[in-house]
Amino acid sequence: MISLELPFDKEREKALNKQSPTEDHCSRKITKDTIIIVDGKPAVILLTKLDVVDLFMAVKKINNFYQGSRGSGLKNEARVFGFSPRMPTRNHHDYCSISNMSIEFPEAHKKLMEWGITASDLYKKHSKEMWTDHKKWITDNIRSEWLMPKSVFSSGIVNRTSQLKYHYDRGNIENGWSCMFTLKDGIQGGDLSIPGLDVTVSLPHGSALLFNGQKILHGVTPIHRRKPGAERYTIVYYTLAQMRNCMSPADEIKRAQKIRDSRETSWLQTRAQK
Ligand SMILES: O=C(O)CCC(=O)C(=O)O
Ligand SMILES: [Fe+2]
Repeated sequence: MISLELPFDKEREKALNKQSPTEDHCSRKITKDTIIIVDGKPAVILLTKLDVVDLFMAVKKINNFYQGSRGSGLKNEARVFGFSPRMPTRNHHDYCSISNMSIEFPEAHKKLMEWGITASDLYKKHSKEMWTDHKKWITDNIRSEWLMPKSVFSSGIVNRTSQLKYHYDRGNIENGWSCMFTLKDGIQGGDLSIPGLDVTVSLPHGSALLFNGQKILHGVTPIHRRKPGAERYTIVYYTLAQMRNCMSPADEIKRAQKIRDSRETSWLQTRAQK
């Protein structure tokens, strides 16, 4: 493991937010297992050469992706898994739940939940201090039913060959990290540009990247398909802060039914008055 101490440049991030990353935005490229240290603390960790055969097989079975709204123009397909918080703005989804993927692609979902353990274990092994804080926060704030079994993560997303522009992640617990696995077949490029550190992190097939995507601006460098059917998947594990508002699964369903009943009653009353 290479240890690399780097300065962090917030101003550089500001200038590039929402832009499309290119290979030459950053002057340094990281390709080997590395821990980047900022202000004496681990900030980004790259691990390579993981055995991801079963994960890749599972993810390939997901054939229904949603067009993402992140970053205009470029193709952007994703599917969430794990647990979802209440979404009051989305009709019929005002309750905490397990994502639809568990119903539509149960086998893939099961495998993704299993990999939540690997994600958490790698996090614990390589950044014990951050993991311990993360663990404490979830223990104090989130019911265990809303966390992946034996993992500190509640939720995740599978991105399919999405060339994401520079962005900060949103909705995660404040001081928690994410763990992202990369799967690539017939792809050139598609690395992670981190301008605040002036670093492009190479993301080979079978790599894991640990970092705080809410604090560090990041984006995907151009993805080139080198054969028909070439794909690049990234699978990101994170903990949504909103999961702290979830009651027990049974109580969430009860609450959702109550809201629905009262909505319907008021609608029927309005109709009756006409
Ligand atoms: O695909 C990648 O390399 C980055 C994914 C990402 O940043 C995200 O899902 O928020
Ligand atoms: Fe991100």
